[in-house]
Amino acid sequence: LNQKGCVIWITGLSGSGKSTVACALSQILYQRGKLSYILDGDNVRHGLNRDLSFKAEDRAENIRRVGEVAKLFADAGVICIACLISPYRTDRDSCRAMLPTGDFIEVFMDVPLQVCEARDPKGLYKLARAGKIKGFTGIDDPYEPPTDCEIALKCEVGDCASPQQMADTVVNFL
Ligand code: GGZ
Repeated sequence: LNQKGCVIWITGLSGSGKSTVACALSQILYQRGKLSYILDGDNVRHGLNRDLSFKAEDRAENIRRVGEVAKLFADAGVICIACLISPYRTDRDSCRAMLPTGDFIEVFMDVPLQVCEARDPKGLYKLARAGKIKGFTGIDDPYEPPTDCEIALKCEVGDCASPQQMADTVVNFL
């Protein structure tokens, strides 16, 4: 395997495009002969983390476990792309601390809540606004944006780069 492993940690609100960018990124890496693997919060919560809820301590445990698994992938030489809301700075920093300096690349999907809510691909914001989901990130649960991330993919109302462009930005950083 002609590559060095690392963890690309994509954080941001639900609907901010984490999974979409992860997919685009993985495809570009594949075309360049690089092996990557996506750990998606939404998927991992159906298996490894099926016992966890969305309260703060369970989110912390969700992130800790994914961080540990991501580290294993990186140790094996794989570019591991983790996409989780990971709303708390301290939880993200703990994952960063598991890896050698430079091997944890934090990518912030800097997308306004308004944009995420307008997309609402699964109708979850609508349910959260109606009070049918409690503790939804961005509505009645906090999101702490990164202060020192490696890459911020900024998107404004009416002006978002394509997932492909965003993935290119990450590849250029690598
Ligand atoms: C946030 C929630 C919630 C609550 C269900 N808050 O956009 P999605 O739907 O497909 O992905 C979201 C996913 C979040 O899981 P994570 O493991 O990434 O979250 S965390 O890092 O905070 O542990 C969303 C859905 O689960 N979802 N309830 N209350 N997102």
